[in-house]
Amino acid sequence: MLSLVPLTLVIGACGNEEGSNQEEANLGEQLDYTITGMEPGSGIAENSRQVLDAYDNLEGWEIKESSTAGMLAALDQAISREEPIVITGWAPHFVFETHDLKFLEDPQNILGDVEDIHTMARVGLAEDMPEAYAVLEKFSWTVEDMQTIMVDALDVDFEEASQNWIADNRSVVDSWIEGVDDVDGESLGLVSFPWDTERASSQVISLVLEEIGYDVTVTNVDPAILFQALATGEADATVSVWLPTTQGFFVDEYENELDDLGVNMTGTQVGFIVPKYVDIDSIEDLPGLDQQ
Ligand code: PBE
Repeated sequence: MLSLVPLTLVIGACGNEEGSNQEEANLGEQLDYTITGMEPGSGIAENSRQVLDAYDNLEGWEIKESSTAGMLAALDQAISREEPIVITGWAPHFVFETHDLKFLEDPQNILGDVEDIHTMARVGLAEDMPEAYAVLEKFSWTVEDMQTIMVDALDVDFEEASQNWIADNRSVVDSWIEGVDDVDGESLGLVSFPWDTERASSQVISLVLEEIGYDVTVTNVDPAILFQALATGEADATVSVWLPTTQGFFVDEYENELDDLGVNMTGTQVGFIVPKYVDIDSIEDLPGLDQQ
């Protein structure tokens, strides 16, 4: 049984009781007034920079942008030493399975509330590849499904984890391809991101499209490139668009040049994340530099 991330956050005490100012100042120093971030081109990175601008208490704070692997290594190290750390993260993710973590509340809602993942295609795919389009339109699953694959993929590769998931969820997959004609080896180019959430979804939809005869290639790129590739018709489709907030500003750039096939998953979340032992609940509880 998987213990899933509680996506509805409970408003907790805000740490304003007597004596906590000193503790908060110490927390700021321990964190070196730094949020441990990830790839600068991600939606999260862009929105995290806006968080720093929007919250008065974060004036002078920095985001250390690196890679997801670097960020998760820093998380592992902090946890092994029981030190505080704030990372920029998202759910579903296996880290919620391997560590006790919590999202910090974001009262200004800069990082977005509970979100959806959309499937998008290049304009014209519906006419050019109606069979693929029909399957992509029906593709719909849950955060639990994706999390199952991400956790399985800690031990096996994503292809095997996705095959396992498909075998265990045959009737769901059948409902996506039911009534759709087979094709004869047509090439289909999917675009995706180099993050585990998207490794899971792209692998699953590729295997399913291959079942009905497509020759599928998945190319992993940065969000800016992904939307450009779809808008110019270089790529056929993606199942990886986090909306309305995480990648909203990328989509806005290409208003009529993308075909939004709708939501394939609901209930994702992006935010600042801390180990549960870090005694704060909200981004507003991060101490300002002037509290030193
Ligand atoms: N993510 C995972 C990406 C999309 C998928 C939330 C880290 C981002 O653009 O931030």
